[in-house]
Amino acid sequence: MDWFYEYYNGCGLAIKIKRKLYETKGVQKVEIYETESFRKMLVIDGKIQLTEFDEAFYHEMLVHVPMLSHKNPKNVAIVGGGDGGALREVLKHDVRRAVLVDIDRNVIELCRKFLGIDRGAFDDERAEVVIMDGKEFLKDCERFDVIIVDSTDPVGVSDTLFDREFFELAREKCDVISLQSQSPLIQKEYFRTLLFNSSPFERREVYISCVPSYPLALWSFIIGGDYDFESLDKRFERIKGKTAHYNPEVHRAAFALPEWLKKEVKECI
Ligand code: AG3
Repeated sequence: MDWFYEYYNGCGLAIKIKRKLYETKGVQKVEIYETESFRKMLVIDGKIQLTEFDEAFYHEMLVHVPMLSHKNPKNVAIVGGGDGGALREVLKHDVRRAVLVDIDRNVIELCRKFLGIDRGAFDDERAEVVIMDGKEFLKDCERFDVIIVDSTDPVGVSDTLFDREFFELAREKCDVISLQSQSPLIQKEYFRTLLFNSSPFERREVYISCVPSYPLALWSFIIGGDYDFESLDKRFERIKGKTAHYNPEVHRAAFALPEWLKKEVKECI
């Protein structure tokens, strides 16, 4: 048996592999593994994107925090997220339409075939898939209630989703946005860049979750726009019983930041 390693800055994570299920190289290098203790795992360009063991800790926080901070989200766009995990969570809500925009068709096809964490979401009649760069899509799309950005690290194809122009376009096209904003511990440059560049969303906040398979496990997200946490408990009724990780207490707690992180955020906002 082999190990898969992802190295960060002088440290890393080792995951024991049972077997490789698939590997291909197109727009990005996509690998899918069966691991010993994290079940199946998706790796893109050498970086762990999800494991079945902890993907809910990430996808539920990325999706339900903005969805329940909006009065009545009906039209939702997901930028990235070709594995279908975020789409699956969006469709737990009473939405009319969920558009997933991913630049890499391979990710969608291979994840449907070898991973299946979408649990049928791609077959839902409310779901629509567009294969295209997320920023290009925003230039010419309708307005959405919520936009969710589920990107890879900003190296290679997803760096267009991290610049100011992307957020300027997004601000015109939604009430509420959420995005994954990398490790605030060991990817500080990425984290700071996102905080700065998301300034078209004048009102924005950082929240955190623990995702053990990501660099150093502490993961950050940003919510921006016209969000409110007023009736969280009531709004939670919309999806109660359908989540494995999210609940309103976890939602509120995710915004409680330690002093060092508050300081980082203050320097950028
Ligand atoms: N994308 C954000 C995870 C990035 C992890 N980075 C890393 N391992 N260096 C997750 C996509 C899942 N839908």
